Amino acid sequence: MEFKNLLVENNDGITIVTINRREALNSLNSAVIAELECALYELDLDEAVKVIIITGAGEKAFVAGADIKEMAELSSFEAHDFARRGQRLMLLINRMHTPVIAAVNGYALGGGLELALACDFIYASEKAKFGFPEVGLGVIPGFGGTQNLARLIGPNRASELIFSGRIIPAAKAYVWGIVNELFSPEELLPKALETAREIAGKAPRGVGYAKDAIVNGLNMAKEDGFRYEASLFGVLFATGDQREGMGAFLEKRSAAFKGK
Ligand code: DAK
Repeated sequence: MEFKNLLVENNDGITIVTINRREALNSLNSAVIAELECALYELDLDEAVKVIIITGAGEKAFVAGADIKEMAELSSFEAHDFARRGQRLMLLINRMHTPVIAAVNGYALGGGLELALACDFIYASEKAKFGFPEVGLGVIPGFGGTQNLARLIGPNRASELIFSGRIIPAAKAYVWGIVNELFSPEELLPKALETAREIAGKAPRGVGYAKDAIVNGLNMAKEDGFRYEASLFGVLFATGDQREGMGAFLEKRSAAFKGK
């Protein structure tokens, strides 16, 4: 599929998806959301793609939220469709077996922060800024932000950020645990790629099932999560990659995983 608002670049099993709508600070209109959904759906089906990195074009913004100009004009039915499509995108990222890293290069506001939070983890530039301005617009985060942020950093800090609409610097987002690591703007993508390559060298089904266990386990009672983890653990013993991984260790050589 041809994309008008995305750049999709594949290199050695790692795909960088860049949201490229600089004139509106990469904000999410319905076209961007539809393109992201199509791109990610296709990439997750492609066994050659081991890790996906999502970033924003330019140095100013990752994604400055949902597109306010488009949203302001929506009828109630259109707003409902918009919300459903946005939520479907966030859930797709959770359901995909391919790991997705957010490389936040600038403003991650509103729907942009929700997109980053839907990813498996966030790396950010030291110049990035984070916030949920929604209550200042008369709404609340609607693409899973209240749920994902409170689960990630706890309800108290999430409440402070969401109720105040305040925009916080990257250093604070790091201290609060929103961001795994901070880098200079130049280092951000190379470092995300470095981690992506490390992940891509592991057994793909192992990584995919670990993501499944983490994401789905969060919605379960602990004992159910343990049971779910044990089931996935058992299933992996039906793969050649389990034999390859353990065999390679015992034979003191590096493993060559096939994803099967
Ligand atoms: N939407 C549309 N255009 C945007 C935009 C946005 N979110 N953010 C920036 N732009 C546009 C600006 O309008 C401007 O365009 P022109 O005026 O040049 O045509 C251009 O990008 C450059 O922006 P600025 O001139 O404002 O740049 P500054 O450096 O002065 O300021 C800023 C940067 C990021 C602080 C500022 O642009 C800003 O405050 N932007 C809005 C941030 C914001 O409030 N974002 C949250 C949007 S609310 C829902 C689910 C989810 C959501 C909604 C509904 N449902 C379940 C229904 C999500 C809501 C949100 O994300």
